[in-house]
Amino acid sequence: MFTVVLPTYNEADNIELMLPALLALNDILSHQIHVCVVDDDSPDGTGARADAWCAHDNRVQVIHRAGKLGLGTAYIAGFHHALANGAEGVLTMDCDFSHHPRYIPAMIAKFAEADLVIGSRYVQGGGVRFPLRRKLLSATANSIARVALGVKAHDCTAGFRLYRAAVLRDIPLEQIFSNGYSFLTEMIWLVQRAGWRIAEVPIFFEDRLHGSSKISSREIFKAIYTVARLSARRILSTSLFHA
Ligand SMILES: Nc1nc2c(ncn2[C@@H]2O[C@H](COP(=O)(O)OP(=O)(O)O)[C@@H](O)[C@H]2O)c(=O)[nH]1
Ligand SMILES: [Mg+2]
Repeated sequence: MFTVVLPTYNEADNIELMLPALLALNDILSHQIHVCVVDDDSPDGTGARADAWCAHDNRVQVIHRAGKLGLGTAYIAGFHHALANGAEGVLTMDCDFSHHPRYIPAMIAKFAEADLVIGSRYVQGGGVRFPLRRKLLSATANSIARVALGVKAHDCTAGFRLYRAAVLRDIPLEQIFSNGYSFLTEMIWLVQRAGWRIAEVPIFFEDRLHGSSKISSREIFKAIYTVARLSARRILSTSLFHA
């Protein structure tokens, strides 16, 4: 069984389309797909809409949190739920169709040879349709993280991922410092350092279908801080190792 962890904040229009699209994968995949929505008391009522799905389909679960507590901690809440329910693999994705469910079968196929599969914009066959400002932000963040942290994956800020359950049990999730978007970079760095196999599957990333992005300048500053902090840790551990 695979669980899709779906963090939501004001995705009312998207969730009505995303849940049926994910559940429909059950007709074409040999694995069961469950969904765990992690909603932070969205003012637009996303949580209530997810509850309505949960009431008539036991493959949908909803975690309600008291307020906007950040993307990173939303993933962690979903991971614990998925592991407790015996998921073999845990997917994460945005609830806005920039991560399209049509790529999930290819990600699951790749799972046979990797412990973390990334739906990647920056490998051959992948791409982005984004306003120029976001395109530059994403490409720059990726290049900096790759160079400063030595992350080998081409798309290390992508939130479209499939983790083996054993990886999530191995990584000390509670010690991850980043609570927002930079959680993604910190997580891939920890997974690579722990020696797990990481693979990428090309995806074409479209701008979101409904609603607006929740990324803020504060999240961007926090991401820069995360990369600086992790690269200091990397340099320190390398020099201690060679001492
Ligand atoms: N639960 C929860 N979800 C969030 C939070 N911030 C963003 N999200 C959700 O996480 C996903 C990624 O956010 P999005 O705004 O699409 O970021 P972008 O793709 O970088 O523009 C979306 O499904 C959001 O609704 C948060 O603080 N809490
Ligand atoms: Mg998005």
